[in-house]
Amino acid sequence: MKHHDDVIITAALTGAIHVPTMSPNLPVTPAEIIEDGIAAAEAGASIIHVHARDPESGEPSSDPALFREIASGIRAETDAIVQPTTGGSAAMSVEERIATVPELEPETASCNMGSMNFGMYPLLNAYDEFDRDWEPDYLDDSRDFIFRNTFGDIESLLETFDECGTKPELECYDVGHLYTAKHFLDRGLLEPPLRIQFVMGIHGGIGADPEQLTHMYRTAEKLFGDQYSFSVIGAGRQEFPLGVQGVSMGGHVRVGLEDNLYRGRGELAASNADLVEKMVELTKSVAGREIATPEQTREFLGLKGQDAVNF
Ligand code: KMH
Ligand code: ZN
Repeated sequence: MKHHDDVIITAALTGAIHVPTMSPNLPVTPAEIIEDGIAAAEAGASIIHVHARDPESGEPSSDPALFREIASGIRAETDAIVQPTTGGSAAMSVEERIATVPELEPETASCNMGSMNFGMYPLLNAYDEFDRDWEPDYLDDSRDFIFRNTFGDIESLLETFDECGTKPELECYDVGHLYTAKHFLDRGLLEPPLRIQFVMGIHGGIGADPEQLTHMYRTAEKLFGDQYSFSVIGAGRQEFPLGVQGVSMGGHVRVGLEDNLYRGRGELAASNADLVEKMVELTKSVAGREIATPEQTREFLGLKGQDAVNF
């Protein structure tokens, strides 16, 4: 692993997994997402991972105009690194999902490393009723949802990233995805050092278990040596236990309402900044590490800089 003393915290603001009924604190409108992003950056996040939602319905949206409003709104108030999604949501085509990269030419964006089942339907059981008509169907439809990321899709994604000077963050939901990353590295379609996100606990991917995180880490060490760095996403209630394990292993971490709505058992997080503050405190008190600044993060990841983006 390529090491950095300080921890890079990513804040994932809203995503496309949770629906508004699940938390009144889930940001929906561009203004809410921007406000949460700025507060998360002030709390210590140097990377802000953004999805967009329809301001009226709250449904996940691929509208480039919404992404531009959110990205430029966050950039106007912080030097944090804005990282748009290319994963989007269940209802989007690959073309729709990738549109933000040539539109915004961001410093970094997510890049999902394989096709998989992506089940959100188990969340249905946790809620008696939903405030918005689309919500229960959106979750239930994930029974038959295939999160498409074929080798051909990834090839065209990486070509677009390269054209835009955008560094891909490789979202690996299972060990096989690490081997796919190795394949594209060997073909020269990926530039080392790689930035890898170990995505733990998505229904259809690897479980959010400590030994599985160690397995992902050991496999990455074997495949990439010091030509990579990693960050950890623990879905749901495993966000902080796996986050602490990840930063204790020398890695980095992602927190946020995209991945987890709770600050503690039965305690809804008040905001994304609320989750970042808790992770900052745990990183310092448990792992004894400091928090990386956006500038340190840019240099460590080899990003093109905020002046080279198109928003
Ligand atoms: N939804 C997360 C589990 C993306 O946006 O491209 C991973 C993610 C993927 O954030
Ligand atoms: Zn995402």
